[in-house]
Amino acid sequence: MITLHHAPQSRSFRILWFLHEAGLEHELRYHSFSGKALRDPAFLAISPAGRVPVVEVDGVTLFESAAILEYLVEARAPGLGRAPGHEERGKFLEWLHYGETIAQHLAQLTFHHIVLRPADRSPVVQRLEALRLRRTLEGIETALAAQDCLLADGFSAADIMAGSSAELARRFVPLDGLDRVSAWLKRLTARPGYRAALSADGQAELYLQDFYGLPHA
Ligand SMILES: N[C@@H](CCC(=O)N[C@@H](CS)C(=O)NCC(=O)O)C(=O)O
Repeated sequence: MITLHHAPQSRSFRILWFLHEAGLEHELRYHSFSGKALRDPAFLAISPAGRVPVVEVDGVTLFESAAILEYLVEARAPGLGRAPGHEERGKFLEWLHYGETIAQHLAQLTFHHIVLRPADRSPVVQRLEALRLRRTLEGIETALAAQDCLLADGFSAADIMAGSSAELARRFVPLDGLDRVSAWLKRLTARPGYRAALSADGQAELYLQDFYGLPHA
């Protein structure tokens, strides 16, 4: 049995989606960003920075979503990865970890649009981070020029990792001019595994608007 510590609309969705794609039995422990649950000593003992996701699997606990996906691919779902020796191994790791490049800008934008009080927000940071987030999506647009997934050989955990963050990115960045990214997200979010994970994601408490626009200059 795999236990996933999860918070709705967060990076732990990557693992939730993966578990559904791989058909792996699991149980969910839901956490909330409000309150002090993620700072509880019992939670800090398994996640030193007080972050989700965390998984308990094979008698160990693991944090860091990309590491968790690499571990679970190798241990339970090799078809969703590219093993050492595969010609796409390097590209698999590259795109898998690219999800965090997207997510760092999402985190900044989430802080400045949602978490901070209006008086503490920086319009400069909001504008720059929206541009930097868009740049990460342009990188995916280029990669999809000749293929439907991030890897030419087809769907993988790299699409899950980067796709989860790209789907959230559309709350801050319009996708106009990013036609291949739009079509890729449409394909990804139509997958039964994604739909099942979304149903299990839990009550939204972070992103309550579809789109968070830039402040007026
Ligand atoms: N690099 C880590 C980042 C984990 C992370 O920052 N998770 C956020 C949710 S998206 C979190 O738990 N934040 C709680 C907090 O900052 O207190 C990963 O990919 O797992």
